[in-house]
Amino acid sequence: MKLTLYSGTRNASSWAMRAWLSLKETNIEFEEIIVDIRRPQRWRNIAEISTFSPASRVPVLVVEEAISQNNNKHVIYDSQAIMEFVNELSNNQLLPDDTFVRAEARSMIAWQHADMGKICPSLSFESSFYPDKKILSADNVKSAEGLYQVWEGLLSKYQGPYLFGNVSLADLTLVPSVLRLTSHLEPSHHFPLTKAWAERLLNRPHVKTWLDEAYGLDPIYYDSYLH
Ligand SMILES: N[C@@H](CCC(=O)N[C@@H](CS)C(=O)NCC(=O)O)C(=O)O
Repeated sequence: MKLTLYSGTRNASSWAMRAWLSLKETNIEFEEIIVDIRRPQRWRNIAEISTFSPASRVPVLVVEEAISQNNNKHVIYDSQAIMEFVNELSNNQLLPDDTFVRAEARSMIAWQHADMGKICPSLSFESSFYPDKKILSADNVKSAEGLYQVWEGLLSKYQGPYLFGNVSLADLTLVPSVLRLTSHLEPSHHFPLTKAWAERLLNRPHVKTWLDEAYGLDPIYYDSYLH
């Protein structure tokens, strides 16, 4: 079986980071093609993706099964679907064993996928890498602390070291959000478990590899950041 991941620019593609992390964390071999989604080349590159993916976005995982089989090529064109597929390939390493806990973990994943809180859309992934950060509005602080509270509760309930015990897709899918939130607002002493978890998560070797490459690129600025 051959896997090819069409991923994205390191400091711009939070969805590609999630899919890439799941493959790396399970030691599954894959070839990576980084699609440059910075403007203006973004439009041309994304148009090429549309030739084989109906969603016309990254990430896309192309899976080629053994040549002898019919219909041997599969295109998985959503980060959450890729993460679930990778979890199955790895004998379910990345979701909790317990049915009930797994359902809770999947809720967190779905929440992140569906647009977690109000803060993530208003704080781009790109802004995580700006050397100078803006001061968050009172509304943004409230939303960020609301999430810190939720994570604090889970870390207390399942006793860590990750949200649902062992590291899972729930933690991996949250990496980009944890980065943009904590880089703008360090969790206060009210959230000691969240602070330690965020540090643990952002220091996982594969997370660091992606982030080191992202910090090495020129930041991508948007006018909307300061308004
Ligand atoms: N729901 C999709 C979202 C993917 C997505 O929005 N990808 C962005 C990059 S992070 C993209 O390809 N954007 C291209 C465009 O908007 O033209 C997923 O989870 O895979």
